[in-house]
Amino acid sequence: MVELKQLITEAKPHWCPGCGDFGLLMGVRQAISELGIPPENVVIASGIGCASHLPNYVQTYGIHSIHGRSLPVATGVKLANPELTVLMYAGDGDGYGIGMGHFIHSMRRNVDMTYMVADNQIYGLTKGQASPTSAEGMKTISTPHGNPETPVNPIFLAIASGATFVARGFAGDVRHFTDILKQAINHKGFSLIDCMQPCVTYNKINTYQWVQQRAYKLGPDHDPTNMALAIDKALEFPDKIPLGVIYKQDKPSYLDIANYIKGPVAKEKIGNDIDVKKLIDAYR
Ligand SMILES: Cc1ncc(C[n+]2csc(CCOP(=O)(O)OP(=O)(O)O)c2C)c(N)n1
Ligand code: SF4
Repeated sequence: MVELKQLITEAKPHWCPGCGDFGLLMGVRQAISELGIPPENVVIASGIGCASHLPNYVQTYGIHSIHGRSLPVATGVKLANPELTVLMYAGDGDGYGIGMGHFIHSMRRNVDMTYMVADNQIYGLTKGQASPTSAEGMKTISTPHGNPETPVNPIFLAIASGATFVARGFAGDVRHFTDILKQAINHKGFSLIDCMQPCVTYNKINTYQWVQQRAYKLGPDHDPTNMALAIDKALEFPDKIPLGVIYKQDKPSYLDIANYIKGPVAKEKIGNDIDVKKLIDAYR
């Protein structure tokens, strides 16, 4: 058991009071602690945005990378050292907007990593522009006449793209989110958790209350291995918001089939016996 206090950093979160990122941060620390994963074996990668500050607040390894790029960075980490537990944390603009290409390819590739998207349906850090999950018709500073675009349905898209573990959590229910995250980390393959994460400052529509009025927890009667049923659940949003593991399938992960990876490259000894001069001469 890793004590929770071991995972708290000296740096204190500077999110707005009440921001949904606080609840999800608590869940990330709890999951690592309850699973007893040594903090030095965890890497958390993020992109840019309010959410992406999270790696600064968990006492593990972390990479605060560039906008939309947590997935390729994390993939490199996992391939270099498959012994590590690799988590990613990003906002919806980061994950489903600028990082959309990486999102789809990571899912079909099925690298064994866990992706949490803090979905507040707005750009928080840049002060309230419409994001890929903002509702159609929503008025924001970038859509003063109402958002003309159809929002991305990340759960539906993830199932269609080949993700092998697709879930939804809620920052307002930390215990439930922690339990989903523990299952996602234990899942062999790519896991997505779309996290309802209210932005209390710039999104006055999709509030904690808005989520609570629509959310319900999937019970034992839901069969997450049934793709058609999972798609039905995905399409309930936004009228109803099912929380829990929506879809799951067993499939070999990228590392199981990419047999060119013989062991942690990161642990290979780089000896002095490499003759760099020969290589340089070859290009003269
Ligand atoms: C290449 C690039 N384009 C745009 C930006 C500006 N930018 C920074 S964060 C952000 C969006 C943040 O929204 P989201 O990803 O939803 O995260 P949140 O802040 O809501 O947690 C944007 C557009 C940037 N940093 N880099
Ligand atoms: S702007 Fe929104 S997302 Fe960013 S810290 Fe404040 S409440 Fe959270």
